[in-house]
Amino acid sequence: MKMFDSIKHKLDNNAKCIDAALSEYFPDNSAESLILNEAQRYSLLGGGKKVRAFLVVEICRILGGETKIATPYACAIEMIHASSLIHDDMPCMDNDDFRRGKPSTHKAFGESAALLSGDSLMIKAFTAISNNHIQTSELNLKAVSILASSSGDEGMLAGQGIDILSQEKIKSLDGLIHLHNLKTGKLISASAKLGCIAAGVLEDDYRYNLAVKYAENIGLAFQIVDDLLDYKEGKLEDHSFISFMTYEEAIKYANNLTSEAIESIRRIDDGTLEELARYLTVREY
Ligand code: GRG
Repeated sequence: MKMFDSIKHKLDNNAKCIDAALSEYFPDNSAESLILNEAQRYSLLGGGKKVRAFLVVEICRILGGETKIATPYACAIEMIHASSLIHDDMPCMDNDDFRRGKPSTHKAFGESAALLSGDSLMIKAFTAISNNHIQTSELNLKAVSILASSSGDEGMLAGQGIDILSQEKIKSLDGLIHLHNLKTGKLISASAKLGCIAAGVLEDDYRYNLAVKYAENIGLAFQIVDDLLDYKEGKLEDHSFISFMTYEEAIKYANNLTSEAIESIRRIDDGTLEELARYLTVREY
């Protein structure tokens, strides 16, 4: 079997299961606003690696939890992620015409529909968690709080704010790392936390901390690889690791973070998360 075939297969399977579960939150023919419904489905389904959802489900599984309890949390994090991509692509932000190999949402549906579908997905994420009736209300509330803080102005939105709104360019590597820990890392570590909560493993458990450490390290490595992929495609972003190190140094840095991630998770992993971490550094999209 070729290297990474197994993890690719697991990711593909996960994406199919998550798409099927996501689809149930947006039934085709019962929408109040057809365009809003279509724009949400367009942005959410049938594209993307669904890595964040995979982390939720797999971390829950290796901790002995049930997939069906983790699935609504996994869907919620993908809704927030999709909502951030829709808004990020809009002309007032990164202004990208393509996403996941097809026209970005505002190109396909117009700016108003893009804005509203992003808003709506963001809100639906919290509905999905609150309605997870096979989990206790207490743990659902914890999950809501984790997702809110990691995506709001202490998390992803703060990172986007620093990236887009600051008057000056980031001047140091530490500043860049801080930006990306917020913008990309917080949602990835939230995936690990939600996986733990789904399995009933809480903050005071050493396994929670190992899972979070793992996610923080792969989160930063993920962003470095994202910058390297952009660089290879000739896209020069304002705030990129390539501004602070050479291409080769960036690869080395991502590999070191990956090794640290694997070291953290070793005690609870069955090999899947190690393979995922290694695969993410060599991914091509
Ligand atoms: C909606 C709460 C909310 C906030 C919006 C626009 C914005 C604020 C934040 C932007 C965040 C952003 C776009 C970060 C980049 C993250 C990143 C590396 C995206 C690519 O993720 P992949 O590779 O994409 O997992 P796929 O397509 O596989 O899902």
